[in-house]
Amino acid sequence: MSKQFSVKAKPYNFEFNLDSTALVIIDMQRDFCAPGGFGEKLGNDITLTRSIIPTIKNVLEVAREKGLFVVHTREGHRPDLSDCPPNKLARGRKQGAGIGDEGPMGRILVRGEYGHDIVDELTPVEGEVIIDKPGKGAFFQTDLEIILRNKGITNLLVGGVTTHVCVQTTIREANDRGFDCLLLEDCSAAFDPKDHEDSIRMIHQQGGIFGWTAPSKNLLEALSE
Ligand code: TIU
Repeated sequence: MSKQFSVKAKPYNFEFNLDSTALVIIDMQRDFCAPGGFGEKLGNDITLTRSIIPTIKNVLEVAREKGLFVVHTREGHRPDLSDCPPNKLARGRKQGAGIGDEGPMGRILVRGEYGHDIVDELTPVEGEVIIDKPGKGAFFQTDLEIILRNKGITNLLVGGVTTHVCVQTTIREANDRGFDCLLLEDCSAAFDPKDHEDSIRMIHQQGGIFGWTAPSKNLLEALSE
């Protein structure tokens, strides 16, 4: 049996061991964290989504040291947009954030473009998995579930952007599939802090209806014991 770790979390401690846990970093792409990307084109201020980069980097470095399985996701579409549902395309365009339109970092939310890729500070290293997802949830139309099951992963430590959209959708999808999820509160952000705070509460309310939440220092404390 590998060592059990216990993180002080809401609504109660989150127990995990290193062999069956993955760190999942959602959509830390330039399109959400740099000027001119999808997030900003939707009318949002990217200050908060940028601000969590050092905190995630810190957790990522510890995860790498401890040998945790690491997954990064990216939201985006094929260059011909054949995997983008018409409703997503139409709503983006209405907001002035046309998926596939040219922006300062290349075509918005299109795979292979500079804006679609993960920010430099969090660049994946060899052995880490990158999941390209067309939807908000990381399980929808991807091979994430089979990859996690093949690795024997049962617990997810989750961060990234945005808390109320792709992070929360992924946690809900994971919870329904039987994965226990801990949202790292300060490793995730929304454009509006209220959306972030509300999401944290929605996850841990009702005895942990979708999962657990904790600041990353509680995870790091547990791992250093
Ligand atoms: N708009 C918004 O808040 N988020 C997204 O569209 N995608 C993710 O959350 N990654």
